[in-house]
Parts: sequence; C-alpha cells; structure tokens
Amino acid sequence: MQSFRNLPANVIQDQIGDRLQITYLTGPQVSFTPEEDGQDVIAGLTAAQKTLSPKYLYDDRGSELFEQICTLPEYYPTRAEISILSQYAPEIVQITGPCELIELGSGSATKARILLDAYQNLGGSLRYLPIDVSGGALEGSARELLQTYEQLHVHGLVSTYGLALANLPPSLLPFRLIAFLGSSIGNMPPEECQLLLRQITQALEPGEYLLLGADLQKDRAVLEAAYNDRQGVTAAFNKNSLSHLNWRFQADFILDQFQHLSFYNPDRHQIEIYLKSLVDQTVTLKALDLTVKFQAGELILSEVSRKFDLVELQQDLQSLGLKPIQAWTDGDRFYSLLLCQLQG
Ligand code: AVI
Repeated sequence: MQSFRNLPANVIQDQIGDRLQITYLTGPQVSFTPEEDGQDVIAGLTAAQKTLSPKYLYDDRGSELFEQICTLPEYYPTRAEISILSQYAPEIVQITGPCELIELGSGSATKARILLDAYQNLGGSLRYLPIDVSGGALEGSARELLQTYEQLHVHGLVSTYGLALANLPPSLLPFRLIAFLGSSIGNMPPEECQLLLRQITQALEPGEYLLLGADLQKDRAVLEAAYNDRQGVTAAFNKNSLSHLNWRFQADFILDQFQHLSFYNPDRHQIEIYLKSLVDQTVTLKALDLTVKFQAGELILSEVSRKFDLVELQQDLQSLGLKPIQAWTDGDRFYSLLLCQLQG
C-alpha cells in the first residue's frame, strides 16, 4: 500500500487486485460533505443575482444529459478536443516521454484512453491516476481500462481536485503529466481557476507537465448554438439542476415554470447560462428551511463557460511558472490543447 503525505484521518483505501487501488480522500460523496451541505444554495438563492453552483447540474441524470450534450451536432468542444488528441497524442508523448498520467475529472476516461494508447506505444510502464468526485464512475471506468490495457496500474483518488493534488501518491515513473481536459477550466471563476493552477504547480516537480484543454473565443453564433441546441438537451440539463435541488433538499421547484436561457457575453468572453422564472412564484427548500420568492422574468445564474484567447492563456500559464511548450488546435481553431512544463 502506498504511503501518502498529510493524509486526512478519514481516508479509506480500497485495494482491488494487484492493478487497481482506490483512495477515498473524504468519503464517497465528497462534493456534498455534511458541514457544507446546502449552505452554498442558501447563499446563492438569497443573493441579489440569484446563483447556483454548477455542481448541481451533475446528479446521475445530469451526468447522463451531459454525455448526450457531448454528442450533439452543435456542441463542438468534445469532438474538437478528441480530434486534436487523436491527431497529436503521439507527438505529446514524444515530448513528455513515459509519464504517469493523472487526470482531473476523469469521468468515463474516453480521452485518457487516447493518451494511454500513445504511452503504451512508447513502451514501459503504464500508470493512470484518475481523480473524480464520483467513486462509482471512477471505479467502473478503471475496471474497463484494466481489461483493455494488460500492463496498466490504476490508482484512483475519489476527491475534490485541491485535496487530491495535495495528496498525490509518490510517482513510480520519472515524470508525471496532469491532464485537465474538456475545458472545465472555463466553468471556474478566474480566482478559482488561478487557485487550481497554483495547486497544480505545487503538485508537480520541475520538468513535469500539464496538458490543458481550453475552448477558444469565436463567432457568437457558433457559441450560442452550442449552448442552445435544437433538441433541447442543454435546456433539460440546465433545468435538471432544479430537480436535483428537489430531491436533495426536499424542494418544490416546478420545472415547467422555468426556462433555459443562454447567451454569449462578449465583454466577459463567456457563455452565461440562466434559469428564467416564467411566473411570480415561491419555492420552498424544506431541508434548508428556506423559502425563495421569484418574480416573473427573474434569472438564476446556473453556469458560466469562459472562452479563452490562446495567447493570453499562454501568458497566464507562463506567469504561474507553467511554460507553454506547444499548443495544438483543430482545423477551425475552435479549441486548443496546451502542453506546459513546470519551470524549476
Ligand atoms: C463541462 N463544461 C466544460 C461544459 C461547458 O461547455 O462549459 C458544460 C456545459 N454546459 C452546457 N453545455 C455544456
């Protein structure tokens, strides 16, 4: 069994066979610890601009809907990222050499497979450390990977990113590459994003790598179509955060009384996603002892998706000590994968 630095006392280690180990850093439901449960909802729904954390988009149904979004004709980011990865993974691994692959937000590990294939072709040991808040998804995808890759060892960390980065097990390969894909960086406010990048720099040794996926600024029509798809899957995904609140906090949101609204804010270079109350209404969240009044037309901000300028992003990374080594984009220059190396 691995030894860790500064491990919290409630860590559960699960050793499954020789090639799979899972460490639960704060219990199976880390994003909803009893102490913080719902406090962010109270703060968000009582603020002048009503807001919900985007984490409420992702209960089981929300995660299924997000998987569907990734296949929609209008939603280009997933396809663009996979096409860049598929085309350039051999080049990425040539630059990094054999690396332990650490992935923040591993989900179904579809993209990790592309990198693992390339590392496998390079020869040597294959090690994968997925980090995800969902223990079930992490274990399921890890077991599938072990069937495909006979030489692979997986050590999953069920954890929030910050906690996992502060508690990475010692590397068994000379270098590590942290992959943060899917442009999830765009869903974080700038301060949170800076904090995560700092945590990444603290987790890496000089010479080690970050592979970052980032959605780029582009024509407004392309962006707005991607977040207002014709089949209404994004609308269902957005409204599902209200059913999530209904079951988690015994709330009584009536979904038909809210409408999905999403548009590009060119000043902030971000897609803003809202739920618009269609009528004057009062909603009760019993478990939080909270009653919220909505006026017809009032908006709840449920997600922001920032779009990046590649040059500015590279400068920001450089200023944190993450030297951009190479950036790859798709043919439309919609999306970018950036490989950075931590400076000494
Ligand atoms: C997960 N994240 C990068 C998605 C995005 O594009 O910002 C979430 C999403 N929201 C609506 N559609 C997709």
